[in-house]
Amino acid sequence: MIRGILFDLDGVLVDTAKFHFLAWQRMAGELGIAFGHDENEQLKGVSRRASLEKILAWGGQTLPEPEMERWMATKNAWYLEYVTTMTSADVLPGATEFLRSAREAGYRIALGSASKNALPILELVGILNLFDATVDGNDVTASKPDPSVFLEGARKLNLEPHECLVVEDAAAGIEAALCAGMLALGLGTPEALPKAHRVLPDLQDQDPRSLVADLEARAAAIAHAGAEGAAAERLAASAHAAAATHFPADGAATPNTHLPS
Ligand code: B16
Ligand code: MG
Repeated sequence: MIRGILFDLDGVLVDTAKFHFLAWQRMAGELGIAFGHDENEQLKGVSRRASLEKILAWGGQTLPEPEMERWMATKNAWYLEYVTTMTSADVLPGATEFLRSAREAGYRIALGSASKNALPILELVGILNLFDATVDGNDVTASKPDPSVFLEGARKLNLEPHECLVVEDAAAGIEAALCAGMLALGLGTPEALPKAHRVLPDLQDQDPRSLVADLEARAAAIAHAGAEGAAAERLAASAHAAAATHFPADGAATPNTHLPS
């Protein structure tokens, strides 16, 4: 039974992806590396260092550690410049209402973000007080799809992983949630998030209790189909083994006196 909901930050609660994009694009421009929306998509949920490493790899470049540090600091300074313009109006559609009604419905709420800037951003847009626990890029070093950020969130909420639902906008985040043994609600398109238990465009007009019930039913149906598939595979394997016993692969087939004629 789901008792806690873990929320990603960028792309789920606030649209900071556009600011990450502007800052990385500015850096890539200075390094002479092409950087567009397709590349930015691949950085969602990915830590700052891992993002820099990917951009450099796309440009066929490597940098010594002090230069890496310098670019990460510069990119973050640009990002913070853009982000400080945010207000409560920048919370994504339906997110604040969903957080409030999920709390009222008795779910424990945590943040599971790769961003080291997550807490000041939540404070800036006025929703930090709606969280029972927060885990961000300062608490865990491994990037999504590593499940650490969500496992730590469950631990802080005092819940087992199977009692948690993750809300994510990035494929790497959905992977992380599944890897943690949690239910995964994707925000975006089914094409971009094919592994999520369900995908919605946003959290607008969603009732947490009904949504959780629907996701639990989908997960149960997937588990049931998986169990049936495994049983069918076991049956096919034992039939194959029996046939191999009676008709050896070397072609010297012996009549099977045990099978009905
Ligand atoms: P920062 P999320 C992630 O946040 C972003 O999606 C990703 O684009 C960014 O590189 C990462 O945070 C690190 O952010 O530079 O602020 O530490 O989606 O996991 O909330
Ligand atoms: Mg995200």
